[in-house]
Amino acid sequence: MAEESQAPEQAPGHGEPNHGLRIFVVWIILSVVGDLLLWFVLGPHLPPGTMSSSAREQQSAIKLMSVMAAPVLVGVVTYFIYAMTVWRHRPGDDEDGPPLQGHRGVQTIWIVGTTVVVLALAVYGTVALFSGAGTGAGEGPAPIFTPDATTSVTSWQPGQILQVQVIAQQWKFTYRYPQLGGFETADLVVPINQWVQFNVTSLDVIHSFWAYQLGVKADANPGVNNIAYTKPDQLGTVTVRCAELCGLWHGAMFDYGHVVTLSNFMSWVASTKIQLASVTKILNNCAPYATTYDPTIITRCLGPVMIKLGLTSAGGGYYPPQDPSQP
Ligand SMILES: [Cu+2]
Repeated sequence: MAEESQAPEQAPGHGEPNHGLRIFVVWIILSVVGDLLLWFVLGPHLPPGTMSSSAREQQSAIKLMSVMAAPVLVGVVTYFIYAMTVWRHRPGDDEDGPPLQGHRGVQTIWIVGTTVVVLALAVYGTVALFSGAGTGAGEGPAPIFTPDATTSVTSWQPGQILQVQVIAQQWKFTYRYPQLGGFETADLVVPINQWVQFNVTSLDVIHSFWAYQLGVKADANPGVNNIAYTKPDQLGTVTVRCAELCGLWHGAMFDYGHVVTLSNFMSWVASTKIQLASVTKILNNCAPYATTYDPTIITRCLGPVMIKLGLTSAGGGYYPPQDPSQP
């Protein structure tokens, strides 16, 4: 017995299978299969979809990060399972494993691998921010990354950047179209294949404008004009939610926007202009379009406008119809 147990010590590793090679082969096969599945099968369904330029950018970023992360996960799990299976404690074997003192190969692979992953992601992220005009995130009042198109404050025609002001207030988003006569509506409607510039602000507390399928999420802060760009390239419905806990009815602060064809957009604008003509007149007199508004505007001016828009309100604050304690 003593001779048998001494034999492996005299020639360590001799006759042992090449564990490193085994683990590597399993790792590379599982990584390739996992990455192919992630890229081609799961990838096209990853959030937030492909409804706009910014959503597309975000989906490909998530896809790329998943594909880079999967081999790391597979490597850890493969090693873990292999070690538990092959190097597990055997009955009667009370010997300690050999002491380990560094391994230049493993250390080099680890340092080079992690450095390449982190630096590659930093480069990718920077390029994606430039090419995607900020990829739909709020860039503050003076954006660094802007779409390659012109805009005007007083008018809009197809091909120019359409400005949509998002006005957050407890607990509703309203939308003002300064280039199209300055009407304010509770409906978000944008045309397909046109650059949209969201100018996001708030009348009261901190909210966050999250147009999920458009891949747009921008903080809505009082006194701040937070600009976010996107270009919708699919028709459909967009879920808009407030993504910042903003009070009692935060959870009810959602609605649905629409991406429509250019001709439908133009006819929606024409009919909305007529429908809201009297309200727009009050609004433009009392609260002319500005990038931010003084909060006292709610009681002075916007309260009555909101009521005219059919939003039951208390001094400008909007309460959902089901609120039992609605003032
Ligand atoms: Cu909110």
